Amino acid sequence: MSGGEWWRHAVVYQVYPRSFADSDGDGMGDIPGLITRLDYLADLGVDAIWISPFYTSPLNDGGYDVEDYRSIDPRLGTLDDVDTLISQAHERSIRILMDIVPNHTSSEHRWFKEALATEPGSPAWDRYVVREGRGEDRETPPNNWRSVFHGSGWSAIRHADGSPTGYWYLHLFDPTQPDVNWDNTDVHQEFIDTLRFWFDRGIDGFRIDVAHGLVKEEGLPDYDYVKKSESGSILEDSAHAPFWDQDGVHDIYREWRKVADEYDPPRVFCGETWVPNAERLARYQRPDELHTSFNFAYLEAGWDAARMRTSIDETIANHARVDAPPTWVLSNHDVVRHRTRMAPIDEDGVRDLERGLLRARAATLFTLALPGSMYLYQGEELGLFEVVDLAPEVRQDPAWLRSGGTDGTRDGCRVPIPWSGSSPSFGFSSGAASWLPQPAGWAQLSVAAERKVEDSTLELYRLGLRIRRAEASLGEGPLEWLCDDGTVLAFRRSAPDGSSVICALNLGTGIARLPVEWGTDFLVASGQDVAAMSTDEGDRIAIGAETAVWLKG
Ligand code: TEU
Repeated sequence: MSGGEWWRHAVVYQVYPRSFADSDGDGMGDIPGLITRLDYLADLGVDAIWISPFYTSPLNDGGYDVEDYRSIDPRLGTLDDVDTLISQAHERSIRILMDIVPNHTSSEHRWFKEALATEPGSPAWDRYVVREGRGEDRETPPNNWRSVFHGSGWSAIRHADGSPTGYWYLHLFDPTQPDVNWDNTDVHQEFIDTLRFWFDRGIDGFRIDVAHGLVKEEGLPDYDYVKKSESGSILEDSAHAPFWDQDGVHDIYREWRKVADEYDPPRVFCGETWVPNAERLARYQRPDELHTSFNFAYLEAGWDAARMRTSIDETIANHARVDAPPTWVLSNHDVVRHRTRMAPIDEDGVRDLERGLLRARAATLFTLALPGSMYLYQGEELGLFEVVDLAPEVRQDPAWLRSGGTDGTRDGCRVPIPWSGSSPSFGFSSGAASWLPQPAGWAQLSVAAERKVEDSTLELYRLGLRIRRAEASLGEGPLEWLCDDGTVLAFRRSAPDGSSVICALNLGTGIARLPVEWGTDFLVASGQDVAAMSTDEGDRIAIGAETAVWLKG
């Protein structure tokens, strides 16, 4: 594999392992299934894969509730399978990022079980965030923090006979995901040992779950939830909350970076950082901390020229200050798929998924031309839409379960992906049913239905990735804006060898005629409505509504 700082310009493909490929017919994807599909990923042209957790887990939160950080959930495979995965991926020049969950363990973790067998105040309980309750009988939680998945962020610790101890443990997520105490030295050591365990097996790095959440403000003060942004944006919320983005969290990543740097080649980190702005984000990527971090502000910018432009500028400027590459992401396993998110809604409240696809393809091509690295989420290369009509009885998102079905959109992007055939499970599983049911309409969106089909979304991704690799100006490097008129966003990327690529995105609903100076040397477009035209001033490219194009500059 070619070395260097590959993460500065990588295209990383996120695998949600339970929903990728099932080898044993139980309806749940697994590691051997993923191994059989590595050729597909190599053919797609990705540089690395990030795999959501596959550790032993009760699966109350899709594996983000880890029972044992050094064993594989038997439903997903074995340690031998992971060793095979690493070597087979590396043979294909695909790097592997695993997912580490350091904010909380599962309540099935040996630590939590040890704690439950003792009384609060014990060394075992000190590995978790435990406080005395409020009120005379200490029957009120220690503060007003809520769980991200609804309800109180605290659960009572009980004696063996079920009576309350007056102490409570914190869980920013599900009650079965107790937050660990990062003031405890066992916690530091355990995670360092875990990093080494996997680095020694040859993985290339980790995505860090809730990387902004590990440290809580001293004294655990109440949070003024009224301050919370009315926009509903998680990012805005994180500007104030005493449990997100605390300065102390950076010490942990300095400690981890030293471990990653001991290896040859050095291992890398990507933080899952829901922080309020690009300045706060860049702090995570100071030279002795994480290599990269997710840039969710861009994801939240949606299909909006002004917001996209602002987010891009702020991201690039702030990352430059810490000499770190930006990352870009449009979809993942926690958000509504971008085809659906970007689809316009008509007067009857119905989303136009055809235009959603047009926009999603354009947004992807545009984003792939930005400087830095890009994260793709499995199935977006097929143009999958969000499955919005899952029956309540099949849903598993803890946010859905804890909110009484009023929140919890996350199952809809986790439906297993279609590989081939005309009926579910579309080649996903050798058994008939997948753990979340797939819509019948996915027959047209399967890998087999799109592979080698001109203009399919899969072929667009393949072509985009191939050109991105071949063009010296794409990936890391400078960006120069050429146009921002509210409808068309366009920039030029230039390489030291003098070559350049122009990327133009037409967010409007009419045709955009690009300036003559940009030429007609067409590389790829996200839609079919692209034509060279002769005008009095010279030849130029015209692109249809909601379409992006790359031109050789
Ligand atoms: O996500 C963190 C998460 O839930 C954020 O969306 C959260 O709202 C944010 O931290 C608030 O600022 C990760 C995983 O991606 C997700 O699947 C897990 O459920 C979660 O952590 C808990 O491990």
